[in-house]
Amino acid sequence: MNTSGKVIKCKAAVLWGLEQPFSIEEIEVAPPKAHEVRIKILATGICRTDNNATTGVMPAKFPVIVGHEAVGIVESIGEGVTSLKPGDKVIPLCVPQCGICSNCLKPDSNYCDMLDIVGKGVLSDGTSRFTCKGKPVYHYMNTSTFTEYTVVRDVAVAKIDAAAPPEKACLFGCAFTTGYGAAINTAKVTPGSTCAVFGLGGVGLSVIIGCKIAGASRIIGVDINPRKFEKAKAVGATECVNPKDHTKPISEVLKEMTGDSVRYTFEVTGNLDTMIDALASCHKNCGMSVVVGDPPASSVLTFDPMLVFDGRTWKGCIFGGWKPVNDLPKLVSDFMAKKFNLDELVTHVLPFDKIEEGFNLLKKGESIRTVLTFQQ
Ligand code: COD
Ligand code: ZN
Repeated sequence: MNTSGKVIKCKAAVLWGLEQPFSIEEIEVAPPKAHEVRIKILATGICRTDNNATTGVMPAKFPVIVGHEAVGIVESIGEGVTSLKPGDKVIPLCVPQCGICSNCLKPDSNYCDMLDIVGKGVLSDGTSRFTCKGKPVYHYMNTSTFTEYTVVRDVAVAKIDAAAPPEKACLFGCAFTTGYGAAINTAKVTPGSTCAVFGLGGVGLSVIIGCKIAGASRIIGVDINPRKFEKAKAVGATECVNPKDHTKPISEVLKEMTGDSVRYTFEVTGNLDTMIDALASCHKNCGMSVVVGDPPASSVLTFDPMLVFDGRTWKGCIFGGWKPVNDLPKLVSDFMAKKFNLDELVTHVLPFDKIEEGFNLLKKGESIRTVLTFQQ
């Protein structure tokens, strides 16, 4: 049945308010307006950032459909869309690339002006394309993927290889791209170096994969949940440390373990204290620390400025520094060419309506990535 130009009724996981469970509802998805596309979602991963919207750590407007790590097929396109057509396999982008704003025009910036980091929850015309029970339901991070159909801006879509398997390729919508890019693009990890990765979730493990491919000779995983160590080692960590096993600060522990030679550290938990620990853990003069975890909204950090004055470099990155419309298709091609393996990252695959179970696995620290799949 041709659904182009028509409202589609489908299932979505709606969050009606903070700290509420996901409610599987029938929603209406309006056709895409100018420079928008409507996408049928095939698979979507569960990320900590989605959970952060349910708790208020990440800003969102309620009721909302969250989810930002997915693969789908373009169902229909709005007026003026030239870069995509129905049937294309795509990844919706939480970091768009409009290609014309001053940031997109800079070769070394991926902070597109269209990025919705403050959680406005609407598309370019100031309205939402979702309704449920007669009420508007808001978008999240330009993507909203916990639904059978979503509508996104055309500049927030990367077209990928039609043969890419959705249950793995969805990880390019967040975890892999963010973590791998933090190592390769932001830190530019050098061969033979020592790295420490704080936080061994889907994003942290992707940092490890990046460090390994860059040729790091020692990669230390740091996590307060030792159940994460086996997977970290499977993707390339040479050893793992639990800060809770030590009375000394973790920076001292790492210094002793390495003879003060940790060159790169990565904060991949989103905790403020860990950001300082990671900074203090890299070499005081030639070390670099990269903040990958998004901090709680409106938080403020106090730190000893000597940590930076001594010579350390403190950097951040969004979406691994990639220019997503250009770079994601190439990353997916590298995956298809077996440059890296994402098998270890996907620990659970569940049908979409088991979303609550997927979030419980994340909260209990039992999963790396749970991928939700949709009935075709
Ligand atoms: N010390 C060590 N480890 C810790 C600590 C701590 N104090 N607290 C938590 N951890 C561990 C947890 O045990 C867990 O294993 C890990 O940290 C976090 O893993 P997950 O699975 O909860 O989270 P992920 O991998 O999904 O990571 C998400 C981030 C927390 C990194 C989140 O901030 C994020 O998604 N950042 C990406 C931001 C980004 O660039 N997004 C795209 C554009 S907006
Ligand atoms: Zn994410």
